[in-house]
Amino acid sequence: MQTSVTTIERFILDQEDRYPEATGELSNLLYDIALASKIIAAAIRRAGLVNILGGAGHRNVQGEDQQKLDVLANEIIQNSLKHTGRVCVMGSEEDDDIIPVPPEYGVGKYAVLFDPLDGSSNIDVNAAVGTIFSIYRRVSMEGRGRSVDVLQPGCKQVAAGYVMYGSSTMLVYTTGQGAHGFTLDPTIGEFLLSHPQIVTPRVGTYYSVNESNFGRWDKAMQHAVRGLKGDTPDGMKPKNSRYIGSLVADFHRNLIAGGIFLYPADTRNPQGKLRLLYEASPMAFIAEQAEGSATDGLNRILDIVPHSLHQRTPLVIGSREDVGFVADALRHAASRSGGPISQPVP
Ligand code: FBP
Repeated sequence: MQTSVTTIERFILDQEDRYPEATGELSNLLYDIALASKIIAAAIRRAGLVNILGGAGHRNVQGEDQQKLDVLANEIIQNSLKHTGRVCVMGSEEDDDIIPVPPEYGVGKYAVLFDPLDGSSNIDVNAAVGTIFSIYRRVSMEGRGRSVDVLQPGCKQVAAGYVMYGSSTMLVYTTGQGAHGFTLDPTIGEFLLSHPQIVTPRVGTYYSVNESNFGRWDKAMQHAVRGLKGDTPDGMKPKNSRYIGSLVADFHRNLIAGGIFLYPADTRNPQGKLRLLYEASPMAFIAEQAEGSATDGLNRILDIVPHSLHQRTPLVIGSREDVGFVADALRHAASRSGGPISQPVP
């Protein structure tokens, strides 16, 4: 029986100790999110037994059918954050506009964005789903938070992470001091350190993409994906295909085992499908902290300056050399066709 464990609370405090000026507000905010995810995990574990599977009967701002668990997870996170005095404003995939802190509560210095339940199409079939979060220090000086506090480039994040509700429940986060994984021990209800200082392999084993969209990609992207399969003369060593259809689950596999996840732009989603602020940016922060990288195909995701809460972006993320291979393939295609060429990913 293991008698010495590192809880997420202890780990966050140890990290905080490195910053004498730290007030503990960010640490407490990370606890709040860990608590919310425990409540969501408990609901998901019993989903088939209580009436929370299926559609909620209305659509979100993305035009997607909201699932009951989307709505429940959204409420749980907002209720875990709004009264703490640590948050000035929130942004959620499930809410059209920014979410102000109710007037009866004090405001704090952090803006929090989240995808309450990622991989909604997998809920009813009991496949892995997740929660994604991103935290910024506010830029507005005082009072209730505003859009300017959430419309910040990913490189300004002070923390980001995700929770995966899979065979076990895991929380992976970063505050810019590496990426660290915690597993929820259901016997004591605590997140315990299980994956310290995650480093993703430079070259991956897997490629993860919805190939049913292949015909809707441009020629350059088709060539790049063929290259990941080793089907082109300049291709990489052939990779194995894995695609769950939950960004969190596909990203997590590739983070641990090495691989690349792609959701390119296509004729149906010319800006890509995934959202910059509460899907791409937080995952990009983690990927880079684990020595991986993330682009929109060509440009570093963390450098993209957002203009709207729900803006979408193409996403290519994971093992550094795999992401670099795709960027090189797209750049060469662009140079051949005389199209725009952006700077190599650092
Ligand atoms: P939401 O479920 O939060 O809307 O996320 C979008 C998502 O489900 C990602 O998790 C996943 O990577 C992608 O869409 C799957 O899309 P598709 O079904 O087109 O492959």
